[in-house]
Formats: sequence, C-alpha cells, structure tokens
Amino acid sequence: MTIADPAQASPGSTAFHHTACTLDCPDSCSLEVEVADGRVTKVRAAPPEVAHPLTGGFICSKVGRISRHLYGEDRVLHPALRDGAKGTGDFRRISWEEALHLIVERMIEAKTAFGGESVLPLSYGGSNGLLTQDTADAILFRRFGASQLARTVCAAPSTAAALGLYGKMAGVALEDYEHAHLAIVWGANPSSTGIHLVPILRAARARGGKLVVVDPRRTPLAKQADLHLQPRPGTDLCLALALHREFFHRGAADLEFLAEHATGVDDLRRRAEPWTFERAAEVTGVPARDIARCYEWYNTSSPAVIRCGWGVERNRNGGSAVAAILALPAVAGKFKVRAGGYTMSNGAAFRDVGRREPSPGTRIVNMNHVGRVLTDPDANSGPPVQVLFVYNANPLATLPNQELVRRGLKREDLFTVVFDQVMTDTAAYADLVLPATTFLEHDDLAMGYGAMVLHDTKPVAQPVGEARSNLRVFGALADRLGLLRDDDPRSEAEWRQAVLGRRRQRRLANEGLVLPETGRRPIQFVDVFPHTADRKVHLCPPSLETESARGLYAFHAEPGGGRYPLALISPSVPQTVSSTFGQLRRGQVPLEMHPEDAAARGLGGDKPRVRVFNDYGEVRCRVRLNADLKPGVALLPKGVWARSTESGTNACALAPDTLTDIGAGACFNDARVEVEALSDVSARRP
Ligand SMILES: Nc1nc2c(c(=O)[nH]1)N[C@H]1C(S)=C(S)[C@@H](COP(=O)(O)OP(=O)(O)OC[C@H]3O[C@@H](n4cnc5c(=O)[nH]c(N)nc54)[C@H](O)[C@@H]3O)O[C@H]1N2
Ligand SMILES: Nc1nc2c(c(=O)[nH]1)N[C@H]1C(S)=C(S)[C@@H](COP(=O)(O)OP(=O)(O)OC[C@H]3O[C@@H](n4cnc5c(=O)[nH]c(N)nc54)[C@H](O)[C@@H]3O)O[C@H]1N2
Ligand code: SF4
Ligand SMILES: [Mo]
Repeated sequence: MTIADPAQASPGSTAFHHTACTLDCPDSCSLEVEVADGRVTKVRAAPPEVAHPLTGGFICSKVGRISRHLYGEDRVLHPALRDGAKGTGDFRRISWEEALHLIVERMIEAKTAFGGESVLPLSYGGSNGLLTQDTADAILFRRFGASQLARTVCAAPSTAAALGLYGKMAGVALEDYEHAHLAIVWGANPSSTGIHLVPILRAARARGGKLVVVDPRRTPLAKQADLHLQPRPGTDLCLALALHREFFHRGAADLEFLAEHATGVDDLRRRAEPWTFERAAEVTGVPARDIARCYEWYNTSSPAVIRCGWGVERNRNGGSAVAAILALPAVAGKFKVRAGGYTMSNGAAFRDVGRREPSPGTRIVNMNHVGRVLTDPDANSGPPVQVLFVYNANPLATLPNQELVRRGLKREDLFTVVFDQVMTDTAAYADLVLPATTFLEHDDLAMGYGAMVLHDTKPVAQPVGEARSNLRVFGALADRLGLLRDDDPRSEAEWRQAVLGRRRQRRLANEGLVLPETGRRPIQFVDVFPHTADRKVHLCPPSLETESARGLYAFHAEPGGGRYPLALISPSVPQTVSSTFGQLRRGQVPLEMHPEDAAARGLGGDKPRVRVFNDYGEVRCRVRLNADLKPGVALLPKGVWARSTESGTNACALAPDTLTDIGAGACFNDARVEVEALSDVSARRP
C-alpha cells in the first residue's frame, strides 16, 4: 500500500494512492485514486495485488465519478450562519472559531435551561467508516448528557432478528456463492446495492447452480433467475413460514441438526402450521406452484445459500420475516458446508472492533420519530429538543414522515447544526452549517458488511475549502466543553488503536487490509457458531417474543385500510447511496407504475404528471410505466433530493412513521398511496 502524503504533492505531479470506500455499501471496495495537484482526478478499483478479492477489478460508477461530488457546486466550503428564513438556504460565511464558540454557547444554554437531553445528536449512514461515528462524537454527546439516538432507520429489525437467532454470526462470504448449487436472493437488489455479487452469481449459474429471486419487482437479477417469486411487499413472512411448514410436514426438516444445534423448534413449527402453500399464495400473490418449486429446489440442493437483503425488513412484518428467513437453513439442514447457510450483514466477521463510550442513561429517541419529537413535546419523555446536531445524515431526505420532520426543522426556537460535505436539503434548514471532509480527505477505517475486510484508509487528497473531519470537530468541541480526559485518544493514530486494539492496528498498518481472524472464509457451524449463550440457534428467542406485540412470526395484514390501494416501495438505486450524491442527479425523478395501474387511473400518454398522495403528504412528479413491477406496486427511489421532484418532496413524504414488529425499525415500504393525474395548471412548487 503506497500512501503518498497529499500535503507533500508537488505542483503538476500526478500520484496514485490506495485506499478503500467507506460509503454505506456492503462491498467495501479497495480503491486506486489518481490525484493531481492535491485533487482527485480519477478513482478506480485497486489492482489485485493490493485489493480485497471481492473488489475484482471494478467499482461502481458513483465512486468512479466522485470528483463531481468533491468539487461540485454544492460542496460546503466553510462554516456558515443562517441569514434568511429557515429552508431558504441563505447563509453568510463565518470562521471555524466563531462556529465552534457558538455551538458551545448554545449547548450550554440549552443544558442550563432544559437539561442535557435537550441536545439531540442525529447521525446515521453517511459514513461506514469506524473513525467517523461513535468515536469523538460519542465522547462529546454522551459525556455532555445529550439525548441518545436509536439508529433504527435501517437494519434495526434485521439486526434484532440476526442477534436473537444467532447472536450475530458471520455469514457466508459473498465470494463463496460461486460454489452454491442454489442461491436465493431475497429482498436484495445487488445489481444496484452490492454489485460485486452479480458476477459471482452468474459464475455459479454457469456451473449449473440455480438462482431464485424473491422481490416484488423484476429486478435485473430476477430477469436472469431460474425462478422469480413476486410477493406483495410486506408478506415475506408468510412465504418463509410456508416453506418451514412444508419441511416439517414432509419430514424433511433436519431433526438431527436441530436437536444438536437449535432451540425453539416446536414453537416455530407451531407458528408455521397455518401457512399452507395455498394460504401463503393468497396473501403473497405468489402462485402456490412457484412456492412449491422453491421448496423442492431448496430441499434438494446443497450447498444452498440465502442472501437476505434489507428490502425484507422495511415493513410492519419486517423483523419476523427476516427471522423466519434466517431460520430456514437451520430447519432445512443447509449449514456445515462451504456456501451453505445465509448472509445478512457480515459485520459480525469482526466482532471486537469499536470503542464503547459508556451510556449516560439519558433518554433514547427513535430516529424514525424525529419529526414527532421535534414538533410534539409529549411525543417523548424529557425536555423539548433545543439543539439538533446533524452529521453523517440527511434526515429531511431519508426519515419517514417528511412533512413532520420539515415542520420540526422550521421551528424558530430550535438551533440546528448540519455538518456535511454538501448543502443537503436538511442543511437548507440549518442555523449553522459546517463543512465536512470526505473519506478521500480524512483518516478512517473501512469495514465491510458484505465483504469480510477491514481496510486502513488515509487521506489521499487535500480537503476542499475549510472542510474538517468528524474526529477533529467533535474532539475540539469536547475539549472546549471540558469533557476530555487525559487518557482519551486524540490523534488519528490513537483513535485507530482505541478502535482496533494494538495488535490488529499494527497488522493493519503493515498490511493495509486484513481479513477476519479465522484467516479464511468461514463455514457456518464449522468455523463459526452462534454467539448465543449456549452456541445454539434460537429459532424462537424469548427476547424477540416479548418485544413484538403479537409475538414473533405473527403476521400483520395489509396497512392502509383500502383507501390507498397502491403499495409504494422506495428501494436503493445505482445513482445514489441513500441520498448521498443525490445532488448530482440530472432531471426529474419519476414515479414508476405498472401499466395496468396507470391505465386504471387514466394516466395514459407520454410521461403524464401526477400527484402521489396519502394522509402523510404528497409528491408531484412524472410517471414512468414499468411492467417489471408487480401490479399494485409503485416505486419512488429512496434518497431523492428536493430538486428532483416538482413538489420538492420524496418517498419519505408518503412513508409512515410506524415501527416494525421487532427492532423498532422504519416501515418505508408500508407506504400506501393513491395517484391522480395533474393538470399543467395545478402543478407548481409551493
Ligand atoms: N447504489 C446503492 N447501493 C446501496 C445503497 C444505495 O442507496 N444505492 N444503499 C446501501 C444501504 S444503506 C443499504 S441498507 C443496502 C440495501 O440494499 P438492498 O438489500 O438491496 O435493499 P433495498 O434497496 O432497500 O431493497 C432491495 C429490494 O427489495 C425489494 N423489496 C421491497 N419491498 C420488499 C418486500 O416486502 N419483500 C421483498 N422480498 N422484497 C422487497 C425492492 O424491490 C428491492 O429490489 O444497500 C446499500 N447499497
Ligand atoms: N423512502 C426511503 N427512505 C429511506 C430508505 C428507504 O428504503 N426508503 N432507506 C433508508 C436507509 S437504508 C438508510 S441507511 C438511510 C440513510 O440515510 P442517511 O443516514 O441520511 O444517509 P445519507 O442519505 O447517505 O446521508 C448521509 C450524509 O452524510 C454526509 N457525510 C458522509 N460522510 C461524512 C463525514 O465523514 N462527516 C460528516 N459530517 N458527514 C458525512 C453525506 O455527505 C450525506 O449528506 O436512509 C433511509 N431512507
Ligand atoms: S459504493 Fe460500493 S461498489 Fe461503489 S466503490 Fe463504494 S464499496 Fe465499491
Ligand atoms: Mo441502509
């Protein structure tokens, strides 16, 4: 790994640096960055000698063209203070000294008047790096006694399920899918969201393996699949339980494995009992013969692997659905061979990284309820939020119930800090905007949650403008507030050691990237076992049972009560990572509808303009017909910026702020909507 110091770059010189991508993407690519005069000119995959094997010589086009993000017109260059009404985006430049002073002043004021909990830090998926979250920020906010954020907008239900059943066990390595005789890709769209799995699945098929895709739309992968099951959004639980029932009824469940390695078998069997193929077909809209075929193939294939994606969890049944899916390889006896088992998040491949700052025991705010908490003093116990500190997130574009979040951000008595790389939709509502560095401009550690790899990443380019890293800014604030102790890590090197431990840090410094401790790709129930107390899989863990109101594996029927007949899903798209890079999208982003649904509403013609609405809000945009959707399902991508729709709203304006059955997660795909044509006169931005 050759890391030149960008500060030493001589004028006119071009240098190549190796680093890794810390964006919220499972693949954690090894990168080669071309830098001229301290500026990034090209980014490509690192050459095989220094790359993690999953990278395989290619990366996505988003990161390939990241210089448009780094040096584009939306980049925040210096601290800025609001100079107009909230939401207008009018700011005037101030110095870092003034900015830090102001934040400290406002935090102390809020604490004196209302207590520390009136300060709410809000961060989520902007950076998957280990140094940019839960480090100096944790010291600052926890020791200050601020409210704590339950980071539930993504992965909370699936993490709860994976923890409950397996205590978070490392999954099947994506590279091993090549050996699978059957791969089931369930609620994941790797063609957008984890592109390196796609050629591996193709190779597996070339070797005679079968591919099943479970997704309400015909994704690019579904088009190549041997079987595509198209369930109604939110009904995967019934499908998975029907498969379980068949295994038990046919005597095909692996009772020997279950006796040795599982608890809760009878509970699961009982709950699966009502779900015949016919009943599952009725609820899911998947023909019973297709469910039967999926069962036959799964029963008779080994190695068989299930890639469970995050599309499964984002609805009222999401936690139970993920649990039922992850239980399948146990009941069907698919573990103990390479490429047999499941993959959800592979973050568990590195179990002991991270530094825990003790919790102050202050109140916990569920981030799906940020709109409620900002607008309704009774929504949460404790004081009203007076200071909101947003970093690594663009909540106005990514949290459910967008209009309520907007109302909260408009509050005149709320002091909002937004620390970001670009002027996001949220930043337009800030009182104070701070410029952040990107992963090409600061130190970080990139840990894959698909790829099993930990990369050391060093800055390769000069920070743009006055941008500073999270470590530096939160460290400075903690220092000014008198919260730092002598033994706290301060420098980047000290933080690396605190997060990794000395031994691993040394290895990483020498080697640039490290693989999990097992030294090779683990086989589930051979090299890795559940991290439950008894090392068994708990098919019906009591913790999840008590958490869900009606019990684990209980199916909650269709939301919306019929008034809003279309299910609106808002999955990831190739152009953005959540809302990151959304400023670079050209033109308007359309609502996708099945031609039958459009025709039923008289939405003919070329790209008609429509209003998509429900009781939460509305989006005004164009329509694109898409026959790959299941009829009754419409789609608006996640992470769309205000500038990309006529109404300045996105799918979050239609997403309910209800919570999943377990994990208190987001129910984006429980949005139920109606669509009507919009005349040219009525469609103007407010
Ligand atoms: N290019 C790109 N890559 C990304 C991201 C991005 O925004 N853009 N986001 C990153 C992040 S934060 C995450 S969490 C991951 C997510 O990556 P994925 O796991 O792929 O999750 P989603 O994109 O939410 O949805 C995946 C699929 O689920 C389908 N789906 C929707 N509802 C249901 C349902 O009820 N059941 C089933 N079976 N399928 C359903 C959708 O049609 C979609 O094709 O990707 C990461 N990678
Ligand atoms: N409608 C709908 N909405 C969704 C979803 C959905 O399925 N449907 N899915 C959800 C999912 S899966 C996720 S993960 C969330 C993600 O939602 P968010 O957590 O809001 O993530 P991003 O939209 O990527 O915004 C991250 C911001 O962090 C900034 N950033 C990146 N690195 C740094 C850094 O080092 N320092 C600082 N200070 N800032 C940085 C980026 O510039 C970016 O503006 O969105 C959710 N929103
Ligand atoms: S976003 Fe994903 S695919 Fe693109 S470079 Fe980063 S890790 Fe690789
Ligand atoms: Mo996510």
